[in-house]
Amino acid sequence: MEKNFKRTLITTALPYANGPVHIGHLAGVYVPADIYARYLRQRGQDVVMVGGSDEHGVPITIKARAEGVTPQDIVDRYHTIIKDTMEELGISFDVYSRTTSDIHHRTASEFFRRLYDNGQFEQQTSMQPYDEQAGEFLADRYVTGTCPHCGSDRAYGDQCEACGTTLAATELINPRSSLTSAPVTMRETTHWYLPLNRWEDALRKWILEDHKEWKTNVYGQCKSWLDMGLQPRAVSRDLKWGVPVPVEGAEGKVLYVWFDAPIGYISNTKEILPDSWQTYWKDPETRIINFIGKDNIVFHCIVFPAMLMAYGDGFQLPDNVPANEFLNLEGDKISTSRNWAVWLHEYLRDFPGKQDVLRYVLTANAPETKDNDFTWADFQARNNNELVAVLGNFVNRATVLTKKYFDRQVPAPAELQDIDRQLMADVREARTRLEGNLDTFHFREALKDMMEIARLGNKYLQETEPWKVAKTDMERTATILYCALQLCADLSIAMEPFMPFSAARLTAMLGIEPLGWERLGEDNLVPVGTVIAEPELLFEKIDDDAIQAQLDRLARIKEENKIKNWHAEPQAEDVDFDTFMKADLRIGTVLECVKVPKADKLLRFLIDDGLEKRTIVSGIAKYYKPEELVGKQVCFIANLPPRKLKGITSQGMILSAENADGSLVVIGPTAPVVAGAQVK
Ligand code: B3M
Ligand code: ZN
Repeated sequence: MEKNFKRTLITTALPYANGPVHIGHLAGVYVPADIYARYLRQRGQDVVMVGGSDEHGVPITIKARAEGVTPQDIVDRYHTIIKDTMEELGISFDVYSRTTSDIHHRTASEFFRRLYDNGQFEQQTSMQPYDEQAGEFLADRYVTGTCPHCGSDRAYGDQCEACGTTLAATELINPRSSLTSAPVTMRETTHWYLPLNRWEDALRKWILEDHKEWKTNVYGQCKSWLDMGLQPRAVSRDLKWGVPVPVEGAEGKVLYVWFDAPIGYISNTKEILPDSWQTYWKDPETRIINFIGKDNIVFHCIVFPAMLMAYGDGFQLPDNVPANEFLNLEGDKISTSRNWAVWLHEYLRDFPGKQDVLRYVLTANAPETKDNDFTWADFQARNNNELVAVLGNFVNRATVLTKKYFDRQVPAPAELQDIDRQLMADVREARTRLEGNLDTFHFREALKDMMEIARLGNKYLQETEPWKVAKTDMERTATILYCALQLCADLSIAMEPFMPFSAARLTAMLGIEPLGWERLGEDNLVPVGTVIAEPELLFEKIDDDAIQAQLDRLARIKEENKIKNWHAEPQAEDVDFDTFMKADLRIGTVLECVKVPKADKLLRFLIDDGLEKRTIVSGIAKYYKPEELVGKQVCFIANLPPRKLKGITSQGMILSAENADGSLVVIGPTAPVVAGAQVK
């Protein structure tokens, strides 16, 4: 719903301070948010952009334990790296804080307490894995043991990565703690749950009716969550690291990291605006925009809004959540644990002064509507063929010619001709498109509109040929270069949200102060008589060696990962032939394949096994659309005892191969065979 607003609060997902940030973070969240914030500021609007590090959660404690340091040491280290990186990349936060700050602990604690006092929680008791030796409860992920389904002895308490089955820690055979390797016992524990179901109707109306304009990927995800029905969600954990649960008798319990993290947006606003923060959260004339990646949609569109509604007191819900999809790297999913990423602090080291090139490429290739791929070849091509050859080239020609013919002084134009007037009309049209796209978060398209201005400039010079005209008509040359320089100034305005460093260099080169957005397309931006600076290149070619060095690094990582992968699963013990032959492996034809409701990893298959139709449940939903598999032939184990998964009896197991990143590919014959064919 469009509304009248006086100010905008921009929030950006808080990166976990358990590692540095990579291009995926930048492309998905920080560059788009920054483009938007800079654009609104240029338009003279009241904008506050908040960010900070997410410093709680189990992974930080695990990393600390592994390194023999405290969780605080870990977050101090990465918070500093992340904050510096963001600053160097020109991400213009008004505040970049952290969730270990006092103000955040106080704010989150008070938030919980108010919900607690107002009866907004339900208390539930459950059995949780416990490490007697460490004297601690264990998150499911930190319990390992034997998978009851496939027998892999490296299954985690939430999932077996060998067969893909979703598990509960209670199902593992021989569960052990990954903290101490001690056997795991089960203990009773009590937690507070936010009954999301109480807010289901309100959320339904707010999203599905009032926010039909949201991006389809966001709207669609919300709809499927709502359609599945909402359940109470635990908002506390048995852990020492975090914001303590502010309730008597809750010693040893902290707020679940996803409960406290979004409250960080509020704490950070408080930190920067101690007196007026409430205006940015409670005034209906404030517009709140959450920039996030797709894996955070449910927390921002369902859970946090439910928290805010439960809190009441005038808190406003976000007006838009323009979540992006994921960015891949050279065709593979970015993965921190496999070091498959372009780390931003390393980019800044390897490509000093080229912040804008990365900002440009990540915007041109932003995963706005689907996952996208970053490749170094594309990075080089966009720099050399677009930034250097189009934008840089135009600015260079305009300024060098001004130096050559007018000794760097902006010449007075004579009477304008049609082509000059057309140029100005074209720029104004580009501005209208640019604004339309920026206003609706279509930043890729907006970037093209900006580049269109540079293209117009090149076309104009190509057609007017001031270098030829100068031989006979200095008055006309003056007019052409005057117009070209005005176009450079237009560009400096239009570039600023995307490439702030280059925009600043360009205005300095033109000898002018940065101009507001409203001046874009106007006359006389660089006044007659202004002395421009010595022309210099705005962008430089990136040579093959620099690109090759990056590709070599990735090739090395790939090699290391292959070795690690084989070593992680050393060849299993020998199995005698007769035992092996007991496994009845068959080929079946997939008749039906559907998602299992409320189980995001499971697909239910109906297989023609040559004799009858059998049902098999398989944990591969993340890697296939069900309809892709209908009609395909798959290999399955026919003689495993039937097993119940989410209430469905699975009669066998479909075989798949596991990639290094844990993704699974179903195994089938290379040519069609008769259903029920034995595999030997
Ligand atoms: N730290 C998750 C992430 O980085 C989380 C975002 C919090 S936003 C309140 O994907
Ligand atoms: Zn398994």
